[in-house]
Amino acid sequence: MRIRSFEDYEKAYKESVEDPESFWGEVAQEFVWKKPWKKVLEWDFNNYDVKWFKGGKMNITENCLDRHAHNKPNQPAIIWEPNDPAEESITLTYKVLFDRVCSFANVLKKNGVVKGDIVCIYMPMIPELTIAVLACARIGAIHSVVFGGFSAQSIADRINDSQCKMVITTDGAVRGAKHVPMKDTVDDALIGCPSVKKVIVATHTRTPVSMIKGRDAWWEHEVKLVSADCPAEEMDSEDPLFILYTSGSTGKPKGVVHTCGGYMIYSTYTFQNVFQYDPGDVFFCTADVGWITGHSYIIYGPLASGAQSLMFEGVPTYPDAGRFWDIIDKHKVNIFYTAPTAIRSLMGFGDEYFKEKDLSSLKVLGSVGEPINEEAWHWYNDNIGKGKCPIVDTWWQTETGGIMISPLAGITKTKPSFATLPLPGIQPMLVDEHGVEIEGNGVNGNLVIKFPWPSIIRTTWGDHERCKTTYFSTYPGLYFTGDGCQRDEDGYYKITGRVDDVINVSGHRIGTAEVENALNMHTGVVESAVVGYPHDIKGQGIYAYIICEETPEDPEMTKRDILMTVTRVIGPIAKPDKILFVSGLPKTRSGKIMRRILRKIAEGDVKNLGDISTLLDPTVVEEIVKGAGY
Ligand code: 6R9
Repeated sequence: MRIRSFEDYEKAYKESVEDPESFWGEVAQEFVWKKPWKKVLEWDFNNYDVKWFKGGKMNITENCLDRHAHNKPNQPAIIWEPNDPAEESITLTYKVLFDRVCSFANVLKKNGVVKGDIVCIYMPMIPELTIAVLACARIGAIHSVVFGGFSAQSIADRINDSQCKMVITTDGAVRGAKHVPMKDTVDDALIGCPSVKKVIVATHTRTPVSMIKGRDAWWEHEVKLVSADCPAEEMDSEDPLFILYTSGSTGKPKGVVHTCGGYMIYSTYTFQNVFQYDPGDVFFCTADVGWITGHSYIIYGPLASGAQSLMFEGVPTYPDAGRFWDIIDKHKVNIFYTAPTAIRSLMGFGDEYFKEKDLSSLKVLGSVGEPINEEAWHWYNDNIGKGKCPIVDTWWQTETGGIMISPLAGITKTKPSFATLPLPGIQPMLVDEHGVEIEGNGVNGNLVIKFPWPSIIRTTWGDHERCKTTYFSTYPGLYFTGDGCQRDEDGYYKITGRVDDVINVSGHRIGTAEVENALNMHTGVVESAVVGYPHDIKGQGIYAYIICEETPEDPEMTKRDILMTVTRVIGPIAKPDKILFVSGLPKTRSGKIMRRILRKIAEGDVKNLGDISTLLDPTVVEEIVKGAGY
């Protein structure tokens, strides 16, 4: 499965397109199966249904743990770096991780979790998070990790959507100098979640928390009561492995479902080939496990490869803006994978934070989550990679499960801000708004994928129709990514950003409708419209136009109150960067908000508002432009 040269890549790509079943069938041979599959692929993009490795039986944890715990028990699996650099880092070897996962899997069983149950995990970036995830997979429970920055309301929505039976959390968390109450937030969430019968609380900050008799139990206490022997549940290749909620263009986040076999194969295949991981390398992905990047490239891809995966609890600017570089120096990191927003923010702090650090262990740099602008690319390349580390700009999505378009480190010639070429098995296509293919090079269009890959989304939890309409109905027979894309003269792909109502803030997807719902919950708010605008550090910022019942007496205070409401309803990541109170919104005669105009104003491009004559009331535009300060 390993690609070593550009010739290998071309050969693999060709095979994967000409005969996908034998291509992926061969890759899948390198994994541990309990029973072989009967058919590699069955698919239908019109009435959406995909099955990879039908009839195959396996357990992803046997691939991530058992075989490595047996072959190289003392090799580090997880290297954990705490928030506070004065604290000791922790290394879990494959043997230790294996034992701890099996014990905790028994804790889950003892507390009534059975195969097919859904377990919500709301935890900071500590080893117990990885253990909890793998323990679920061990017994066939479906994990639903909720990012530790989400509010109680967001947790409750996600728990209720999938009827989680258990929540795993910690007493508290630390992020930089901030203490975050985790259990308290879970307690608030659970007021409205009757499906949850048990809460397991890992001790971390030892902040006082309430523990409800019969419902809440301490992790440390529970593991003492069980053995470390837990055979892996036999899973069908197409049984769900996890649900991960992500924002779309409608109000409610959707639960993206990935299944066991295909996801395992694709996350591992891409991990090894994109980053060119060699045994012994230390791999540091800075994402949170609450996002897909953490699922695929902190936990599953690296561990199935027997790699050393570094997990960092803290933030890039604590205790100072040199923290990432300190970690690279301290743990001799070979491969570093982060987001453009982090690069742009660290660029701003000046050279002294990386100048004295020894970054010579680095071989490969990665980028993910949003387009990387050329300035950030060059800064990363020159200062961190010292001009000798290939940068892999990896384009993919929660729904794709693994990296789709990306250079292979040191193999594919890179070009700043280009994700370059599709990986083997990925058949991208550009279409115009009518779904007509745009052929040739030097073109722009909407990015679709015309053939399934092993870790393609299987469904949206509890609502398969929604999956069909979101991804397979805009252009019938094709998977629609929601992204705009350029294919240049060399056939290289450059992702230009979302073409739907999704804003990418610091690499986090936020639906405009979700933010609007939260804004509209604030007392006195009549209506709101949210758009993205270019932001120096975050990539995109959130600009909110708000109509209030009455003109706020103290607009600054009202804005602060509104931000608090958004924090409560969604979480701090969805807080608008700018709020403008307006008396009306530009609407068409049929009542649709003309976001195009609001976007232009937010961008400051007020000279090119385009045709506004079709608006119900064109004068509101004038007022908004003035209000925005032009
Ligand atoms: C992995 C992840 C997906 C959206 C995606 C696109 C944007 C991700 C990118 C990129 C340009 C890259 N995106 N990687 N845009 N270049 N290398 O981020 O998943 O959170 O679901 O976001 O992020 O717009 O559609 P997710």
